[in-house]
Amino acid sequence: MADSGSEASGTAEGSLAEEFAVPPQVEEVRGRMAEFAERHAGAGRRVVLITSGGTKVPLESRTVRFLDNFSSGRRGASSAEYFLDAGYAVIFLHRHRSLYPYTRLYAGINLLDALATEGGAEGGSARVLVDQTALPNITTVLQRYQAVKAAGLLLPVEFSTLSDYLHLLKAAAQALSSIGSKAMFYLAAAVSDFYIPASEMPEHKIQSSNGPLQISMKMVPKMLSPLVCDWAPGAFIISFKLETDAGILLARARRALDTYRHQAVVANVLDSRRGYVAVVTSGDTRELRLSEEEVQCGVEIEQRIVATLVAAHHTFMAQA
Ligand code: 9Z3
Repeated sequence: MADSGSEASGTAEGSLAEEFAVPPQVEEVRGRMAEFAERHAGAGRRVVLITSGGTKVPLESRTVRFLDNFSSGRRGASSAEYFLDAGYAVIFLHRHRSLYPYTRLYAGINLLDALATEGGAEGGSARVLVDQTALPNITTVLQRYQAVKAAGLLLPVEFSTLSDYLHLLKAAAQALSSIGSKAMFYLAAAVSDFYIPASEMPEHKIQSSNGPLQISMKMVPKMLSPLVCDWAPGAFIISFKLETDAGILLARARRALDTYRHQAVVANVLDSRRGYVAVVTSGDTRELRLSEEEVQCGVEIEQRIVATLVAAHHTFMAQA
């Protein structure tokens, strides 16, 4: 999320309404998220909204080209699993086709290579067999997925463009506002800082015959500000800070926390994000690091991030 600067929340909300197209399904999704949050909070569960994957910023209205933010969605998808293990209900606001809880474990596998047929000769119907060695731990993973599905603990919501993301984030915040401190926002999506307002966007494909392309993009309004102050003032809010220069990481994370006064910033560097993060709160910076051995054994840093934040959320709720 674009998070530096000091625009008033009113300005951010105003430009969201004026310059970003509202996705058609937003009202229906808001209703589903509100029903989900109330049902689970009523049953004594905490609810986390996870954002995951990168936003897409179109350069043309009839889009051929766009600017994308890097994120595989693995952080969000694996964190969703650990929050579910911790007893949370999860709204998973993710980029269309980015990694998804549980299926992410098989993302590198061609499903057809894990299947075989038996029978089916002479017009008989063939049976499909699963080669379990090609899908490691598939029985356990499938059982966990089915249990989550049967209990209705995971609500997936998709976005593609920056406009979709911003409007759906606002809708989610409004939907979760009734459950107060039981709601956590875990904003792991990689969100563009720049965009072209709808009014300045060319309708048709930009022509290369016009020569080299020069683009001027506006700064995306700082949505963390209205989220913390207006949309979900009682919630436990975590933003992520991504840098490529480790030397500025902690200072930038602390600056974000000082500016928005939310509960924590998870700071990470692109190249080392699988093995190191720092969880920065107002009183503390806790570094989480996996050893080489842990990485080899398949330990995931999201398990540590989620455990740290679940404990902090517990304390936050007790104080709320
Ligand atoms: C992150 O920093 C996430 O940890 C990653 C996860 C996107 C690096 P993957 O999806 O990667 O597992 O491949 N997300 C936040 C990125 C972001 O846009 N942060 C803004 C910034 O750094 C602030 S909210 O300015």
